[in-house]
Amino acid sequence: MSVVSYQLEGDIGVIRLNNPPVNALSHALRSGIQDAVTQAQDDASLALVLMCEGRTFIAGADISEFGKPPMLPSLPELLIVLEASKKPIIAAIHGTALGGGLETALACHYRCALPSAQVGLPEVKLGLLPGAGGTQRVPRLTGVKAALDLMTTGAPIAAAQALNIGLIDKVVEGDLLSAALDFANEVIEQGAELKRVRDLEVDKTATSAEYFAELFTDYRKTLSKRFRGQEAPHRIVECIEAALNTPFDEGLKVERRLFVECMQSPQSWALQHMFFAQRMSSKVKGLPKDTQLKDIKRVGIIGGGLMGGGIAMNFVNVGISVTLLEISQEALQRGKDLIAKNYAMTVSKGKLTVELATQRQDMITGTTDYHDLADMDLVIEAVFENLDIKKQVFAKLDNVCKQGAILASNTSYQDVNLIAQSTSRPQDVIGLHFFSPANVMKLLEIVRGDETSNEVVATSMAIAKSIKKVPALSRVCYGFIGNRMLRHYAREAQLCLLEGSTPQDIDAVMQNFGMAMGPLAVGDLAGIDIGYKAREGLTDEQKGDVRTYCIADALYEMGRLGQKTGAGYYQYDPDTRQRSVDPVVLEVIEAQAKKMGVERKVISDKTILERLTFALINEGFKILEEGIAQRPSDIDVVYAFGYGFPAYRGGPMFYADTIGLEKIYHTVCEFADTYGEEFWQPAALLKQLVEEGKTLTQWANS
Ligand code: 3H9
Repeated sequence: MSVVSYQLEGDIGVIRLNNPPVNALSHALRSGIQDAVTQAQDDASLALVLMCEGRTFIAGADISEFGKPPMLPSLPELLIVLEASKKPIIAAIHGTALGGGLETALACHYRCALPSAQVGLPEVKLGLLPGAGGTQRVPRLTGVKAALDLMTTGAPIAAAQALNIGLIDKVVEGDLLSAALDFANEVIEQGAELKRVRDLEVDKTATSAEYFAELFTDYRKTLSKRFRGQEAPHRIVECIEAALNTPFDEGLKVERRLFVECMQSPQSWALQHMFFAQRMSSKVKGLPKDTQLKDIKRVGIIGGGLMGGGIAMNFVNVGISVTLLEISQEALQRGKDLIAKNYAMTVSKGKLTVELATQRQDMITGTTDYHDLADMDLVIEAVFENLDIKKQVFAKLDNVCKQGAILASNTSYQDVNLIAQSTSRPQDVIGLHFFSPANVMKLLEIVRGDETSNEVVATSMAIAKSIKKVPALSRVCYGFIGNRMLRHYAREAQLCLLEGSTPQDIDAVMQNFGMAMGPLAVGDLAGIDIGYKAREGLTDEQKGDVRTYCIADALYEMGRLGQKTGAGYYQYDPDTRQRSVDPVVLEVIEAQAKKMGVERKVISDKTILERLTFALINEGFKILEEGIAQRPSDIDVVYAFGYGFPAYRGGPMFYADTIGLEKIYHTVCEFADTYGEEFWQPAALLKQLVEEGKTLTQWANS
């Protein structure tokens, strides 16, 4: 079947696009549209309607064609043909008109949309800018400020708002085709001149050149903070400046030049990789297509602390009721108060109405009795991180829960197989590892035990999608994918401290690299007591080399637990939580170095960066060779969505390929010589790929 069809409906020619799943502008679609528009110029039609079959209007350029040899017509060329049509073209939008999809609609002469439709220019999320006239047409319709907001955030807006800012002409109810035909007939009856956006001027009324100069300067400053390290947002501003100050065709040239620059930038390659990695991570290798999904209508959560409460919010936010279990009425009340505080914060930010917040909290029922979990379809345990306690909880669940219920643990380290063995139904046990704050963080690490059934794994993937999380599947090992790698990253941060760096040196290097926060600032946020308490339950051998935690222990013993006590690796202003350097910390570090017989000396930024990132990467390779992660891109998803790794570097494993595996392997070998083999042993897979001259991407695709 052809992806484009053309048919006369009375006086109107209807161009229908059908390129599932999202009508991306593949080469076939572009040439089909061009042929239909060309054909319509000489037929009996008086106007044309452009619309899409399936779930959505065009969702953008076909990202899978990026980086391949160009095939004509390009999208900008096609849009010139569309806009030049002598007959008016009406775009009829449903679903999402995104990127090149919205740009196509903007090259039409009129736009109508269903109320449920959304429009947006998300190119910035791929490290790009709208490259088919969007940067020049949008400001001509909406003015400069709205155009800047739309393109630099990449966030879609609803049809009503699009109408409000002038991006579309009409919101229509009911059947989209009938409404679009009516609109086309109105246009014909009015006999108005064709409305080509290229002919409009950007609105400059009531504003001066100084106003715009200041607006662009302020905007650039904000972008530098908000999208630290990213190039595309700044190039978008440049394009919009061109739209304001130059004729349309000149502006298009600026847009093209900067679009090509973005396309050739490693940041865009990394973000394109993340786009597909995010979608790939929900696919489970070897899962039979006919795997049945379980119906999840009622969810039980054990533990109403920070984690349990956050997890509960995820479910009630999408209309799934929750029973929250705590050990006492007081603990339950504390949990509910915490949830109420979280919702109040969302309301105060204007992101939720008071009514909705109340409605959601009413969907949480508290209990102290395990029997109230008998009918739950899914129970998630979020109690203290201790294997014995978790095993006791699962034994109780095994006694009360109905057969077929999924029994999940939110453990971040413990052995899911051992937890499963404390029940008579290990096939129903799985790890669902949320990240704090659980109502905000996007990652859900799904930990498959040796006996977990396909049904339970597939349902867990579906649960992740329904609560809007990004899943990544892990096999069982200490810390799974994320925390296992993090131990090595944190180890190097501690060793750098001991050997010569300060917390601010290390944090600055990692923040400049693009991490959301440096490792020591994260330590203060999470609480220095967390690691200390986790170590208490370990043998000396499990704890590892004392040099990797002696500074943290010393701070703990001084009562410096991080932000919550106003001091940790830094000191914190009690009112603003602003952090500052505390000279005491350097004294603590120097004392520990002396105790350990370590002579402190300057460590370069380059070495800090390599020690921390290569520690992550080397462990990532071990995780792959052991089959803990399904594929390298899943590890990237874990780090980008759970640990603040800059998406514009593509996650640690994609980053490894951009640096070159040979360089990483040789540096790891050097580190083994310099810092000790107890910390650095190159992963066998890393060595193998270097010997074979392959990249990790080649290995993953082989
Ligand atoms: C652009 O337009 C550049 C222009 O300015 C200039 C050009 C010169 N291409 O997300 P889903 C696939 S840049 C190729 O799970 P949902 C996706 O990989 C583009 N494939 O569905 C997945 O495949 P699979 C600007 C695409 O309902 C399947 O479709 N546009 C594209 O949760 C389903 O996707 C964007 O950035 C694409 N453009 O969400 C929009 N889009 O089944 C990107 C999707 O094999 N897309 N696929 O895993 C989206 O944001 C979401 O897909 C959308 C649907 C909201 C549309």
